[in-house]
Amino acid sequence: MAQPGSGAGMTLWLVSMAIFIASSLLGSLNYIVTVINLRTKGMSMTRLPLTIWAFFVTAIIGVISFPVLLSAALLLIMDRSFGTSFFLSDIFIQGEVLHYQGGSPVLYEHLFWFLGHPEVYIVLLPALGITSEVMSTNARKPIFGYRAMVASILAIAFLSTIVWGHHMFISGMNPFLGSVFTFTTLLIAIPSAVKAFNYITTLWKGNLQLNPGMLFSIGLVSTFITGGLTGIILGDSTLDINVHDTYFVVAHFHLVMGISALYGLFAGVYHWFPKMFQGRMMNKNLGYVHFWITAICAYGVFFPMHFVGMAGVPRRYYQNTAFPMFDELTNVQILMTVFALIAAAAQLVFVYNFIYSIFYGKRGPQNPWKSNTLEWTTPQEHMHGNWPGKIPEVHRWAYDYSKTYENGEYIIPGQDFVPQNIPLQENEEELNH
Ligand SMILES: [Cu+2]
Repeated sequence: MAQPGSGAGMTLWLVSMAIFIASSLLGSLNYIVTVINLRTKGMSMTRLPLTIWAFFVTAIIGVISFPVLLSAALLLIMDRSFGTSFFLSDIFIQGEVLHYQGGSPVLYEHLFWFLGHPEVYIVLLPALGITSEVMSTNARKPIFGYRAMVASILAIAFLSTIVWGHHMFISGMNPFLGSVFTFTTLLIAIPSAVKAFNYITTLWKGNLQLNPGMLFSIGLVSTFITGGLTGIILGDSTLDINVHDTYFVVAHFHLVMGISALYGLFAGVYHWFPKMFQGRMMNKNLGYVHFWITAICAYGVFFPMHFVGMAGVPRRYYQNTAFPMFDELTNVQILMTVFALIAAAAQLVFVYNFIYSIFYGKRGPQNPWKSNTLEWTTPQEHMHGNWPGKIPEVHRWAYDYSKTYENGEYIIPGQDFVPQNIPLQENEEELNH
């Protein structure tokens, strides 16, 4: 035991994980049951906004993967405190009963990473869904490839459960198994590329409204691509072995999953802030300052970090003074630190804007982004049941932006969007492709 009391700390950590997992499972079940059972009339699964699709599939991933970590935590508690030996790969050697203590960390790692990989999609998928919504609304164009977006979310969810071994290429796992995990991991590039392509084609020739929510959505696509490309390197066992446990890995996952997820979160906050706080809007200019400083600094931190990693600097070391060969990289690391500090300061701008706008933000119109989704048909003042009177019925998907008749007229004259609760007009063809 490293420190007095650290053993008890481990046990407490495991117990807290078990409690945390039980509560997230219940939360996930709630999302799944709500989406399946409580959609309003007309809201078929093919008319569901992509944000809700993403939340739905995220909840399914949680229900599939979290129980495995729950069992890992429970088995480990039993091994540590109750004398069992679940993590011993051998109980007898040559007829001798082995001492029950200790165990194979690789067995635990398998259970840990069976959750651990899907978990990155639990973090990222909601951000991808939010981006679809914010991007389509602010490009004033239907999302490109709605069904392909849904299919790729489902494909990512399925593949996420059969790739966990790519975290274990040098753990002592059988190298043949590594090649199998390389294959399944590289398959994820396909649905990811479909999504990135669809975001870009949604922007193509759009009437782009570059508000802070939109900028963060575009930022997400940027970091999703730049961070995702290095995933192809790390997902391949022969390449991963060279950079394993270096800063290259840190740069990869912070871009593709950390920064992307944060951008999606920010896009969602700027977009739905007026919905949360009775129509009050966040300050746009402070939003621009927040976005540009964050975007420049995020690349300022993580772009050079790839090279530091390729030079061999290991992660998880609090100092490298014992390795003089890394001395020449000190300047790069100082540069990354400066960028990180500026990025952190930019988040204070966001926090200020958020809190100030709750109380003093300008009140905007009921539907400030001219969006099609139902939440913008509710009154700005919150009320029980959300709508006065009947809950609206849905007649179309959420992406009828700039939709015209054959003669080039907008469906609703003078308005480039058609909310989901507006019935199909005569001679109007329903879109959801
Ligand atoms: Cu992974």
